[in-house]
Amino acid sequence: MNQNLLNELRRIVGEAQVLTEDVDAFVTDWRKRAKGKALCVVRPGRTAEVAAVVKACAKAGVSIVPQGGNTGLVVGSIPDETGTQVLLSLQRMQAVRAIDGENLTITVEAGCVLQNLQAAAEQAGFLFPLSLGSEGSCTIGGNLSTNAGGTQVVRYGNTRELCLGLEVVTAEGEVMNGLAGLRKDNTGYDLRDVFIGAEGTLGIITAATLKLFPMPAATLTAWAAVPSMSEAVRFLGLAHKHLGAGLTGFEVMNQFSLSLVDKHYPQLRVPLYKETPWCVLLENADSESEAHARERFEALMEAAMDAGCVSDAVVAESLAQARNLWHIRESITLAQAEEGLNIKHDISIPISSIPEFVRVTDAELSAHIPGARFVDFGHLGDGNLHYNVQSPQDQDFREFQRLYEDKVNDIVYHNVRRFGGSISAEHGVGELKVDRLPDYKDPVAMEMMRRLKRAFDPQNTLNPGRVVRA
Ligand code: FAD
Ligand code: 2HG
Ligand code: ZN
Repeated sequence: MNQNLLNELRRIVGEAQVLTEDVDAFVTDWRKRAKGKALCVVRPGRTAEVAAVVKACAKAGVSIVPQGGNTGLVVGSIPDETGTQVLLSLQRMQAVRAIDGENLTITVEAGCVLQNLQAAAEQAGFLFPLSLGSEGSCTIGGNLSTNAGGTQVVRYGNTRELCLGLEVVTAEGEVMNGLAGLRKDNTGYDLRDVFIGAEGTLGIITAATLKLFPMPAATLTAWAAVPSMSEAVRFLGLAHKHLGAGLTGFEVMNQFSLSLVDKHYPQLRVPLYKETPWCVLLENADSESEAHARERFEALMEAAMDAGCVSDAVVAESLAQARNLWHIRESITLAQAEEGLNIKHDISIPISSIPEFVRVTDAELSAHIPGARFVDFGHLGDGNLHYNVQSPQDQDFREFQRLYEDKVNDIVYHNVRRFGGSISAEHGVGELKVDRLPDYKDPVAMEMMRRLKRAFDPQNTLNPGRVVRA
């Protein structure tokens, strides 16, 4: 039976694009926390091939795990351990199909690497603002499927807000063409939004039409030492007031997260962090002149110092300096990986409650696990914190995980609920949180999600066991 399917897949995409050996990179998750086994990895080059692959798998009753750059952090893009699933990689579908400068849109295939998409937009004189630490390898199909956030959400929104239309292969292998780059279209249910953030459980995204923006005339970046999380929140309020729509990013990082960057990448020279519990990285991008923007930016920094929100600050004087500051911020995830696994939480809380959440949760966890270390950082401007818990010094992660993972998750998620937050702000649910989600999501919404899954994927062949259990 499986041999028949393999033969059929080879017929559809060509012998060379069906891999059964040397597939470790496809079946191991980015953090190396989990490893699966695939019947094969299939790499279609066109939408019609994706559709034919899905049809063949559906006929054989074999499930499919779609994969882009495999940078996801919730174990959603690798197959399970049975060796029966087909891993469908979109990696070869990278084409930029069209750029419409007047409509301010770009249409790309799902496997287009985010950095290449940004570059294509820039070459045409536009900005595609989605920006993540993984942009050198994540794909737009993966970004859409996880509704990725990143560091520009304050101004431009999540991936969902950047998308005007999708081309999707359904669970039955039909192609839904929704690529018209319309900003207004009220002709019934918004199917685009159903597929965005669905993590490959409802359909396979093969192409997307996305919004482009004018390039900002001036970009200013600053790194500030902040005495507490409460002051960071006050600083954010000042930034909104002084910069208005110019504020594009507002990131917060605790001392421990920066000490990991300093330890593993000393060449990056992390500024100010040794004397302060928190640092903030903020950016202003404007269409007005550099001189005017700088005046407002400096007024903000002065006001923040006067108000005691900021104790010291560095304003980047060149593009290279600004890039280095962002590079430090983006290196936290890699520095964590160097340090060893930890228990990740990607949560959102109303911004006003974040200081109290951190205070209470740090205290409860420290009482249960003496010496626990907190890698707290994230997109404060979006109310999104990466609240990651590292084992006490010298305790092996697997031992830490065995002893404490459930307890740590209980405490963190209990407090997330208490403060009205979400257990996944940007990375998604995947396999990692699939069994936790029903405890934290509104039960009616959860049941509607199950019904949606059954309606879109009645055979449960698309990424089963992720997001919702059918
Ligand atoms: P994959 O990991 O391959 O897949 C992710 C999910 O989408 C899986 O469920 C998969 O089945 C599904 N999928 C992939 N492609 C398709 C498709 N074409 N059709 C249907 N389903 C599909 N995330 C953020 O939100 N913000 C960040 O700031 C951020 N920073 C990161 C930094 C680093 C260093 C790393 C390693 C990760 C980071 N991430 C971040 C997480 C990750 O990069 C994002 O979730 C990204 O959107 C995943 O894209 P991908 O192409 O790698 O998708
Ligand atoms: C980021 O903001 C990513 O850098 C990764 O979302 C977060 O490593 C993490 O926990
Ligand atoms: Zn993030």
